[in-house]
Amino acid sequence: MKEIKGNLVGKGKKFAIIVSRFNEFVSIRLLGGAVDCLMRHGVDTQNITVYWTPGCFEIPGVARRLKDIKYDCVLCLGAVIRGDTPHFEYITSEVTKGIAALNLEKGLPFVYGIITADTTDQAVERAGTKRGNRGWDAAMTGLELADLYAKIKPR
Ligand code: INI
Repeated sequence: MKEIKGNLVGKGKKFAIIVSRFNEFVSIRLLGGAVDCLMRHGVDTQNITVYWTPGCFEIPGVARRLKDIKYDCVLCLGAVIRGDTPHFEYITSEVTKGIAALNLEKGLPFVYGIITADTTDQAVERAGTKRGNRGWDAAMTGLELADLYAKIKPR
């Protein structure tokens, strides 16, 4: 039996982080968590590039523009918080579908680090307070996938 796993090894790996400015008080904390996690796992700060978008809706478009740039992984971070209109559903649906499609299209891991919350409190809880930090979690997933993808070679 042969088993292949991704290790949490960041040395020499290049990461892009796309982060939405909408609900910035949350997304700035996701970004902080992600960068802290990458650096603690050996990623050089020079190998991290951060791209800001106006909102989560724009994340898949920017992610697609990165397709020919040599990154080992792209982390997508942001927060969509429900309001009184169906806007939340549309934004959430588009960013989720867009990131999922890129994962299948590009042969590069695009990690979904988007908080979708009913309330501001729920979002804050997931951005470095009561319920961990989704930015840190996205970075852990990205480290594992970057290493796993590197180990999967064409025959
Ligand atoms: N963008 C977000 O990232 N989070 C939100 O909660 C949000 N809400 O609720 O409106 C949001 N809207 C902006 C959207 O992502 C686009 O930037 C905008 O529609 C322009 O295309």
